[in-house]
Amino acid sequence: MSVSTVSTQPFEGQRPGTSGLRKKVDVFRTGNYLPNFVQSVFDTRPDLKGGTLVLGGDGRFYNRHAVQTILKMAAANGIHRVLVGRGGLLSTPAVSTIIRKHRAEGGLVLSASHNPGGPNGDFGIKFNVSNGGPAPESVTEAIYRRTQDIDRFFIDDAADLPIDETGHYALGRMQVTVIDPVADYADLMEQLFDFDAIRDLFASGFRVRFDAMHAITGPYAREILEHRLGATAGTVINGEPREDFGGGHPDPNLTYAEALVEELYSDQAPDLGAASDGDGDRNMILGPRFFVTPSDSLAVMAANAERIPGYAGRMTGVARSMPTSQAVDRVAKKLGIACYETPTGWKFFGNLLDAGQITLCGEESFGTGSDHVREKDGLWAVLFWLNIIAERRESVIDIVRDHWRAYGRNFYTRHDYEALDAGKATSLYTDLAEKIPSLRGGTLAGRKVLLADDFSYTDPIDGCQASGQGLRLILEGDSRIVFRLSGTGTEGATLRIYVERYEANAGKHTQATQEALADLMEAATDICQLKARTGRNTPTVIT
Ligand code: VG1
Ligand code: CO
Repeated sequence: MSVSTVSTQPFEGQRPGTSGLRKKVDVFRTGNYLPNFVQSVFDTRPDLKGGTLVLGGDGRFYNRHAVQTILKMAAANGIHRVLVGRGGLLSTPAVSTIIRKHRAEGGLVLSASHNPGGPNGDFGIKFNVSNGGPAPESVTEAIYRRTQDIDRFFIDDAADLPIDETGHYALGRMQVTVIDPVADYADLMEQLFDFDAIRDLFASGFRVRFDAMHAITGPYAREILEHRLGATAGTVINGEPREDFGGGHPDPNLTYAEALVEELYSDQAPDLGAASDGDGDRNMILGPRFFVTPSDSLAVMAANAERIPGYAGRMTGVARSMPTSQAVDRVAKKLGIACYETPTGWKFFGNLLDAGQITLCGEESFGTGSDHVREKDGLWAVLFWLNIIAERRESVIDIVRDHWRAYGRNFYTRHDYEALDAGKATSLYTDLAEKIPSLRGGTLAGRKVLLADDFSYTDPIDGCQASGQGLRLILEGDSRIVFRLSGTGTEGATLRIYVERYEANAGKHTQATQEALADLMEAATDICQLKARTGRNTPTVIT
């Protein structure tokens, strides 16, 4: 067994986006594309040498190959120990759990999250730091800089390790422990939630359908919902992780979780429907014929946190990403706790969580989480909802409607225009950015524009600044329009338009969302000249 030094040349475009480096599988398979990025991580993070690394992914195509390559590179780079999930599998929140529990120096998550997988799909890699969370921008930028001048990588030319059996192995001087991907995570969930109460809820006949979308959460949901909590066998559907996610798009929303949505809108609807994404950090919550917007979900969770053992008496504050609706702000105000507004991407919550400034946080993009780990967490959110229901014994729809009565309703929608021509989308966005400041003081959809800017953020803990985080128009009456270009796509560009309107009058809360927001959405598409500049006037995804 010996270490080879392999000479290599930099690749363009290895800058991590909103959540790691995501590209088409073919790009990752080009020459040394993967080794270059991994070596850049090792070169930038000297503390990994002699330390522990957690490794695993969502099981998509190329996962197994990448795991074997990274293990050999880790050994050649002097990493002391790697904890790898059996079969190379670990959900994103499980990686975060394991880094924290085993005090690892960092982790590599192999996933392109909700992007489709398979040989023609996407692959991705993300580096998480020792708090269990995604590396902050200072770190991802340093890694990126290294990718630009990398000229060699180290690899051990050992045979592949048998990663399908738990146990201890040696790779050169490095220890490899193949761990059960689920156990640490499931144990943590048991500490946070009242499993007895949820077990009673299931025993009383409450029915759940959890759609794992052939991605990573299948084994986690089966163990926790069916085995530990006694939900009926078959509660979890599409529970086998597959390399191509069964040909589907593992994104838990009304468009891609089609079969689940159909069941929840049918006469046989279970009491709660839920789905998670490719890597297990997103969640969608449904009741019979009812969809809980992620922004409302965060607000409901915050308002009910006192009922949950892991959160009672310890809510310090909450945070939401800028485009997320302001529903949770109202809860924070009532609870008398802090509320922060951060740029899109979980990495911006890390410092606030570490400093104990916030307990819960979330994004409109089906992401909710807390200080139990440093990633958003899909199954955790489902358990949180189950625990609330077990305590309140009310239906999903009643809980949300009751919330609106108490706080008012923030009508909210996001329209995505995917796979736009990148050039056209960029020029639309740059021109809009130029125009935005001039809109202040004017009127839009009959409402005065109170603020019009490009969102920038100064981290309250370390003072780091992030600018260019989304164009926002704040209108009278707590209405908002926000524009962003996606930082996770791999095909052309995706424009996201987020629209929000507050309604205090309970008599108007049952209006259909799209109808309630139609005038604001029209103003939004007019302002950016969407149709004229992209030829599109129908979004690809509405949430
Ligand atoms: C999207 C979401 C963002 C989320 C990110 C990663 O980013 O909007 O809220 O944090 O995906 O989620 P963007 O830049 O495409 O809007 V995941 O489940 O892909 O890690
Ligand atoms: Co994800």
